Amino acid sequence: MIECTFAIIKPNAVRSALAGEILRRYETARYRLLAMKLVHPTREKIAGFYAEHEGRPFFPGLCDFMSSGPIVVLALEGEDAIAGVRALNGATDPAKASPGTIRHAFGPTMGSNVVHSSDSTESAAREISYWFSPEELVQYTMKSSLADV
Ligand code: IDP
Ligand code: MG
Repeated sequence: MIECTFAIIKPNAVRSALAGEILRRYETARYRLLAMKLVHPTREKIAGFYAEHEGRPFFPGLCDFMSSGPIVVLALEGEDAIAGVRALNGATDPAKASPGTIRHAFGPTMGSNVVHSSDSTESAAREISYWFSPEELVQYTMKSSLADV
């Protein structure tokens, strides 16, 4: 099924100039970019985004980390995009992530893994609308090569 999902390239990855490499992996897997922007979120914006984790011991640190610098927020579309992008990202704990996944490649720790993506259709819809207005979701057709443009 064609799905939309939401992903974040976290601030440590942006600071380490890994945004392009991570985006390349999503593009190579043929997920289509629906929307993308670089933002330095407030702590409040992040706390609202991660509201499901409020009260967990790691929540304050997660909010500090995620608001510590600019992040790239992405909406992506493709066949089984929700599970597919999570598979590209790998397990939450980079130490347990499979070889070939983004979290395995770049670590560094559970609390500061380099990417986020939605875990269900409901969270994807909520997360996309939390970061993007409807006009920011851009419709266009993908081509298989530059020569087809
Ligand atoms: P996910 O990002 O794989 O969906 P979630 O359980 O939704 O994982 O947690 C959101 C984020 O919170 C994780 O990506 C991770 O950075 C952080 N996190 C989750 N569990 C822990 C933990 O036990 N210790 C430290 N950080 C955690
Ligand atoms: Mg999650």
